Amino acid sequence: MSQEHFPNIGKIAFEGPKSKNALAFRHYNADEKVGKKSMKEHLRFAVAYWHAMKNTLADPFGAGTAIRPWDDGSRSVENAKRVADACFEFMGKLGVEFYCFHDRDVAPEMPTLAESNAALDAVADHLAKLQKQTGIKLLWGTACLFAHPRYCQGAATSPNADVFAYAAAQVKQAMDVTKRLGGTGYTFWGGREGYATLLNTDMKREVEHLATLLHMAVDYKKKIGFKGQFYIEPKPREPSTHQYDSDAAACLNFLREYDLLEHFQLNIETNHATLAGHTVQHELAVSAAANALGSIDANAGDELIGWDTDQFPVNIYMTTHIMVQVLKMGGFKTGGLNFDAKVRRESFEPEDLFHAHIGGMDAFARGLKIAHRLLETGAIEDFVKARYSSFDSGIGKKIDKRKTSFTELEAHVLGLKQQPMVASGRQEMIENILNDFIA
Ligand code: XLS
Ligand code: NI
Ligand code: NI
Repeated sequence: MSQEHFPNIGKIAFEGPKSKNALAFRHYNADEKVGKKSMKEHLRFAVAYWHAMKNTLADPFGAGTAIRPWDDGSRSVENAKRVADACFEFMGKLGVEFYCFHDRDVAPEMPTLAESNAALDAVADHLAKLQKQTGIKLLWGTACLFAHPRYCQGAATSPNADVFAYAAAQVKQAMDVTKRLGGTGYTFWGGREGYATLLNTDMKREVEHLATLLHMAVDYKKKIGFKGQFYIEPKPREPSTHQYDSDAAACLNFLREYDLLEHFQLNIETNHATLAGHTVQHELAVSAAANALGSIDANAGDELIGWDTDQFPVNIYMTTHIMVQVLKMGGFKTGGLNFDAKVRRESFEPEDLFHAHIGGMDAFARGLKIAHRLLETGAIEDFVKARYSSFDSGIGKKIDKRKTSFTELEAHVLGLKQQPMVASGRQEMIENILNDFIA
């Protein structure tokens, strides 16, 4: 790292809740233990290369505003390497130990696949060097199968077979690079794997093609000996009108239907959950129940805007709910909290990247501590357990074990001395308990 790209900012330190320094952590204290693990082991933060480094902050109504002195916008390997230097300096100063990228974030798209592959290989050499120097690791890699005009009608679900082949070739190279960089995972997000109108779409054929591409990815993974975890990232729409991976339940059904479930876990993103009409905790709970919660794209949406605004997560209730789910499944194995989030168009200075990530990291540190205390005291868990206790013995246990029948249940009810009455759900009491922990 020759030149300093954030010369006015030093290493971000933990200064505690009373600090008035905007460029310090108030809650995230990397090595502090929460239960058996340190905060950094629990949280496994990652920087999303596409947002932190390559997002110009353009929106549908105006040009980009981002000031990024290290990026001259040229499609050269030299520029890509300088952006990588800036990214690693940023992560080092922030104390984030992982990053995630698309092939086309780290290296430019060139006129031919061969040239694009060569550029990616050259940048990957540089990334390998930076990883070695800093100890920063790749959480997951992916291929950008949605930006280039060739993918305007889908990649694996394109009606054009050559486009499908191009997508497969790009995934192949992105997997090779991810493996080479020791990535602990590889993500499939298909922003254009869906349709704009059913009138021109053979949905069944398209979904089958998507499964075919994923099966080939599984085969290729075996072939090259890539040990990372595959993730599917659900999202209901945007840019497509309907995306086939619309939510966690739809993804799980798709994976089961096409015999892919054992090879994939889910990467759940908050803003995608809300676009699907769910809470993020719902999506996490659905994935965890299927033993398929792998990783999280940590961001937040804005109810008033209603699209994928990819904001930084600062809501302590939300980070608490997320960390409750993560702790309940025993923590991340290969995954982590990837800040798939961008600063607002109004926050165009390099320094804003720090404020944004510091805020997200502090919000998750608080969520982690609150979730840990909540689970440790059993305040809510014990209530939930008691709520279902009629299934722990007697006829309830028989139902649980599928050891009964309609006939026996009818006889059971006929023998009851009074009408059954369920206990209060106590929603308001539970909400108050949660508030006590957040305070
Ligand atoms: C877009 C997605 C994307 C994936 C990676 O909405 O969140 O950023 O995480 O392709
Ligand atoms: Ni994402
Ligand atoms: Ni997203």
